[in-house]
Amino acid sequence: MRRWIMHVDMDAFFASVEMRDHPEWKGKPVIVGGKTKRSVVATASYEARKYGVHSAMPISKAKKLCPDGIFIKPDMDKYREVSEDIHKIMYNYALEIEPISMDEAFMDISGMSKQFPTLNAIGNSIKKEIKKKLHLTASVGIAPNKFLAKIASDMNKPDGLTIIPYGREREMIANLPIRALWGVGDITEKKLIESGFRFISDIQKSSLEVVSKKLGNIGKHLYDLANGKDERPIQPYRAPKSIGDETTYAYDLYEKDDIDRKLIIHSDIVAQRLRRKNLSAHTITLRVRFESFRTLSRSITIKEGVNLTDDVHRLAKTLLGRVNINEKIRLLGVYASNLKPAVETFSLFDNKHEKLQKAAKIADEIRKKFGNYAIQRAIHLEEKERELKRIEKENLKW
Ligand code: TTP
Ligand code: MG
Repeated sequence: MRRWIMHVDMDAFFASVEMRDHPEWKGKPVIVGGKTKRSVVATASYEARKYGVHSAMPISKAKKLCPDGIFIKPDMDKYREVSEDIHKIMYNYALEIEPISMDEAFMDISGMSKQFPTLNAIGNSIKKEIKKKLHLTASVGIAPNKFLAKIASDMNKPDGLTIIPYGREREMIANLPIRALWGVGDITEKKLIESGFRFISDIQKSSLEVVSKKLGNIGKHLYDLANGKDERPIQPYRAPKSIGDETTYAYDLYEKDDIDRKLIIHSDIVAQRLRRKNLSAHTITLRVRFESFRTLSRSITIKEGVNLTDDVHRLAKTLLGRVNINEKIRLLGVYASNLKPAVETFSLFDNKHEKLQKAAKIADEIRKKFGNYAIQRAIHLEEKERELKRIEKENLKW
């Protein structure tokens, strides 16, 4: 039996979800990103890309290129939910899936020939199902391996379906720049170009010996990829290794109270996510990046798993106490790892803890029923108001 891998990647994911939910934005340039001076574009609709707007571009530049664009803030909770819906659909096409980000995943579809007469049929079927159930378009690549499937899904974006058949692997990728090879970043790219390798075809025409001599260890890997070979199996989804929340702030933090408020918010978000996945954490990590970009993290491991805001916050605060703060803070993040399935631990002696657990459970239920903003700690609102006031003061408003 031949191995066939399918790669599905949603088109302009965040922007498409927003356009779906705001039909009045259809056909318009929609740009999703942060709203402060330092923010960058997360993604842009294909209409906005015509203006030259792309991911990771500063919002300020995007505004200049596309002044009439619709600029919106990302709603990560919503995208995460849509992502889960996409994964559910994917399981109709493979026993195991390997998500590699919120909007893309690999599937091994080798055993699906009974259900679908052709590769085209399976590709079209998943696209149709995504469109019908979620009103979104996806681009699909089908090929003998993961590397080629990912290349294929990108070949006819948006709404594309591309198949790289056995026998045409080398030919179909020959014209791509070497940057398309997995593992080629800025440094390797420079090295390759200096050695006369600009396109994948340049490596194909060379030999393993020559490529290995020039590039060392990574040579064999790149040579194989360039020749369309990639044996890596699908690595099915496993429970998350860590759950975290971090922010690069629009201004650098220095007031103690301000830092602590941010810490509560990060802890609360992490705790909510832990409970949503029915997990508790045995390790909490605090990450701090200073004005000078000096970055450090501190971790603490505890015997009893935690998933309540107050517990996560208490630990994060302890960790903060271990950091020598002698300059302003640019980024704060709280992470939970060492995750285990949550068990309710009602202690007879700790009445307060039991009450907190009950309160969290009720709040979680309300959020599940009425949406994430139905009930939140007051501090979220207070912080939003403070932020609005700050923006007004700095006249950063749009
Ligand atoms: P991508 O699949 O890279 O991009 P996309 O889906 O927006 O567009 P395409 O049609 O080219 O696939 O990323 C998926 C989502 O991840 C994207 O909608 C927004 C988010 N993202 C960021 O937040 N920052 C980034 O730098 C990139 C590349 C993506
Ligand atoms: Mg995408």
